[in-house]
Amino acid sequence: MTDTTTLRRYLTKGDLDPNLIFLLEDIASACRSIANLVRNGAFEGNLGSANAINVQGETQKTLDILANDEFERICSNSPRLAALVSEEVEEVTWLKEPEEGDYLLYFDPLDGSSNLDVNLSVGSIFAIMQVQADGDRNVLHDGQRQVCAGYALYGPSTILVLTDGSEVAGFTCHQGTGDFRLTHPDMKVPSETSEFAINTSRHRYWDAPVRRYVDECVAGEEGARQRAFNMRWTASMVAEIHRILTRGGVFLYPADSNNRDAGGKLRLMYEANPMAMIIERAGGAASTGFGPIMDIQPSGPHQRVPVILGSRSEVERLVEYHTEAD
Ligand code: AHM
Ligand code: MG
Repeated sequence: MTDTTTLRRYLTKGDLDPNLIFLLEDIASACRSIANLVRNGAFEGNLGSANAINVQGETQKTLDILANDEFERICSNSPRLAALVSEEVEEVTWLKEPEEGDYLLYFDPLDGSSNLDVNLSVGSIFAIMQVQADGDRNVLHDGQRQVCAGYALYGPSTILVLTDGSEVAGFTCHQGTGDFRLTHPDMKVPSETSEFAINTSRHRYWDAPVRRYVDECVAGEEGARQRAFNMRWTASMVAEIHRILTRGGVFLYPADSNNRDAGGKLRLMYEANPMAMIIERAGGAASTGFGPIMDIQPSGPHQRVPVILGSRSEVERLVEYHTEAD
């Protein structure tokens, strides 16, 4: 890999608003810092649960909270960032009096944190929208209003993937210099796939369309699809989406009889929407099973939704199964 395009060079080569560039650079810094916190978690006693007392009698903070603090500390420097909506914070955090065109940042500071104790991949997810009018404190906009979305994957290497609505680009954090360099330009989801991702331990709770789809995949050559499917489940949505962007696949976290009252498991504004934007800009599709994720008008900042996203042909098939069963 000889391309040494840095994140800054990439962001400044188009006509992005400089204030959006500042914010994206701050997000990249927060992710770099969180990657270090994750890697050093065991030394700092941060892999345990919040407010546990370590052997020195010191209070520990979980990485979820530390990661949230890093986003908040670093991104608050962005001059046109008006508000933060974080998975870790119940209320919206206002940083300034909102003016038209100011930015709103929605984020899950550390997604998949059940993977921390076992040293597997975790990530951060973010979406950016804009204030519609001076003084407007509404943060509940549909996903079509996202001006930018991205994630950082803390795996064997730290990779930042983002889209401003045009292409999807991936940047790997160089271990020596700490800068993010373009390593995955113009990422595309392959349209055909034979790999699915779902927590199959919930099989007994699934609705008929999801059951039908997965049962057909598992039936392999003998079943209706007449071909073999592979299954992966990392319990880290970021890792899952990165795999799908790299080699195709479909990811499902549906609403089922065990989570229906909550609306599903994953959160619309800082998990489903940004991943939907990334996947769609990369040529894939994102649906609840009944309609596009990004068309949902949110009812609250922490709303949960059913999520089906990935290779277009598989998502379309799942939508078809839902429509037929309706
Ligand atoms: P979190 O935000 O509490 O980490 O939960 C979100 C995660 C996703 O990353 C992942 O897809 C899913 O929850 C895993 O759920 P499960 O525990 O059912 O495997
Ligand atoms: Mg999460």
